Amino acid sequence: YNWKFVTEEIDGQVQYEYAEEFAKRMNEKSDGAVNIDVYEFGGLGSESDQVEQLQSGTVEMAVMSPGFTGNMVKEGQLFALHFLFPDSVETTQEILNDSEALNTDLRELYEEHSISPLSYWSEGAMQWTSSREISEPADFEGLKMRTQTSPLILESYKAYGADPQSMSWGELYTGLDQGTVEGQENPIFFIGDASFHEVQDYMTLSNHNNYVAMTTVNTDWYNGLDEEMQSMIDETVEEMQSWVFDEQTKQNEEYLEVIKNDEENPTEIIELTEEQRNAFKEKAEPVRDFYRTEVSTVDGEILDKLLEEIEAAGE
Ligand code: 6CS
Repeated sequence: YNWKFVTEEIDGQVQYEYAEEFAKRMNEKSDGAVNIDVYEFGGLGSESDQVEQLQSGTVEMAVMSPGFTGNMVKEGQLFALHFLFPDSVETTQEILNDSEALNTDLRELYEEHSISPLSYWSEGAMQWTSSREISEPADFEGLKMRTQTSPLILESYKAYGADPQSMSWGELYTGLDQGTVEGQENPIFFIGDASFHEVQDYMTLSNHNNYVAMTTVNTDWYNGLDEEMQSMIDETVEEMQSWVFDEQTKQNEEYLEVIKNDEENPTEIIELTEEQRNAFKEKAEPVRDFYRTEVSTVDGEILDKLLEEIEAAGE
């Protein structure tokens, strides 16, 4: 067996390290029968190109962010909703592991487009970086915010008064440097590794959302594998959930120190008070209704089920 596994990140970053570890485990379990070539971001095009490659079966496996599939799988945009998951990344990961709304219902909707999400995992809490201080919603007024392509992500920033535009992360460093965009959101490890802090003055520890990635396979390809091979993949996918949790924790902690200690490129780090965070929550709340009425094709059913699961997780 020779498979291709594409990721949206580069050597050293969480998605890429995940795919390398996955490939290694599959190779060992199959006594060398399964060989997986892992592709870094960039080699096969933009994030959106990679979605198409997975759908057409040009690549068998991909780590994919729902933020790049929103124009196609409308429901997958629920990940764009701010302050949806608990503040604890650990509890969020448990919800992602066990959620029927995501692992059954949302999976079915992705499968209509030949994408099978086998798992959902967090790359950490997202933070804002910007060229001006952001500590209350009014600070976003007119701010040119870079986002991924899902329309609901843009909508979430319009709710704060920002002027969002989507862009591949491959263009983001230059965009921030030249002022085409003035702010962006990402987990800390990614901000540090991609050096966005070099071309931004502020980082707000907003924890406004969790960065969720999906391990996906081409649906027909996966369904065509024999049961033994499917089980080997499923088992490895499951093992990787705790592996990637530890990996992102480590990288996010390390890069916070890197950013703090980068004297050549000082970044002012802003911690929000509970009151300040609540002001953002208030603005973000109506976006849920927008999702239910304007975005969802199933009247918000999957979101409502997920909200029950989040509530049951008790945080
Ligand atoms: O901001 C982005 O678009 C990128 N961020 C992460 C954490 N992974 C890949 C993605 O394309």
